[in-house]
Amino acid sequence: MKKHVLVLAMSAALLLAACGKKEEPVAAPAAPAPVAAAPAAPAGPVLDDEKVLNVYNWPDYITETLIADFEKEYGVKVNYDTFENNEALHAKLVAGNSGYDIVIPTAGFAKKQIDGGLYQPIDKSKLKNYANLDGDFMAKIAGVDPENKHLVPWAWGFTTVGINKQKVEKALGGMPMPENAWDLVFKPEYSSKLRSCGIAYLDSPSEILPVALHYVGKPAYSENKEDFKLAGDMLKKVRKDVRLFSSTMIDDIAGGKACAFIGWSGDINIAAGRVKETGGKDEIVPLLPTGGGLVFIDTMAIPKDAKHVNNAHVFMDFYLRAANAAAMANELNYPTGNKAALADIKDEIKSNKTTFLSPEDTARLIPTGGFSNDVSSVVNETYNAFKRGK
Ligand code: N2P
Repeated sequence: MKKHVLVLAMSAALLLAACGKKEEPVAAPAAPAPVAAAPAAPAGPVLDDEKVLNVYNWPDYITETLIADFEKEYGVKVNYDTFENNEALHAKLVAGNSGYDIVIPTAGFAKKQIDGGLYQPIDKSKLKNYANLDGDFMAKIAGVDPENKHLVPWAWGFTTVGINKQKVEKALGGMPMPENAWDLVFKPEYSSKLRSCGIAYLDSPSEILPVALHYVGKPAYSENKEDFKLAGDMLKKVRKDVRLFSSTMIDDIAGGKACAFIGWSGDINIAAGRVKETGGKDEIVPLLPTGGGLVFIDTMAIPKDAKHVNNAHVFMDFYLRAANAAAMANELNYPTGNKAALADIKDEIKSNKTTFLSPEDTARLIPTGGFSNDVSSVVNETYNAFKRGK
């Protein structure tokens, strides 16, 4: 349906443009013929006068040459910074004047930013590669961003439990693996054993609370303060077993500082590849818990006070090229919602069932969502109390 609306709107715009031409006076006074034809306007997208673009993204979330390729093609200097979680990005946006032209929020979290007017609408007429996007995927994002007005997909994945297989087996000492992998990091019976080889959690209330709430049988994005009490009590019992909190744990996992972790699917796969490349024997695997992993869909958005809005659109369109979106899966194990990119994704990546999930595993995922402003203080308080060990 939405697609149709978009197609209709585009046809209407084309029609209007055509009508506009017809309305020009037929017999305008003849202007003197130019001596030489004026040089044709250079083809290519409109850039801002200042050839700068300020991008704010998550760590380990961009392909190796994307920025350099963009700078070379368009002569735009990119300043690239990273943030560790949605909360940090949110604080920057709320404070205003962040200086960023493109930021990468998770769609569910971005809902309150959209509602609060923190982003400006995307001008889709400037994105000629927009048609590369998968309509069903865009329909999912439209659940938080009606008509896909503000968010353009970057990549998606899921927050899940990962393990270093050999280290976990050894630490469990003959105890069988649980049926629901979340038990490894949420149930003292297991976590007290894994403490010796290291448990790591992502450092973010909006990553940990939804999976904790889901684990205790409550809605992942509950609005009920009692549910947070339950999740907080569960977390409290395993706090002593958590060795580190981090959003950049690829090296920690690959380097053996942690054997069981709550991490992002692609990052866990990157760590697995790193161990193999360096001749390590340990197998690192993102598990697909029967209890479900938590989907995230990360998206590009333009803050309302961005200074380089044209450059931001040119960058978005550049990223929407099939080859650039495919590289995101090929290099970082994160699919993107770019349908045209599928043909360029390597078979070994496509066949990785923890990157391109089976329908059964997909059905088990906890859908993307977000906490409302009403519960944001209880979300943060529950998390901070847990982290401080209170
Ligand atoms: C990858 C970052 C994933 C972001 N390092 C999850 N929202």
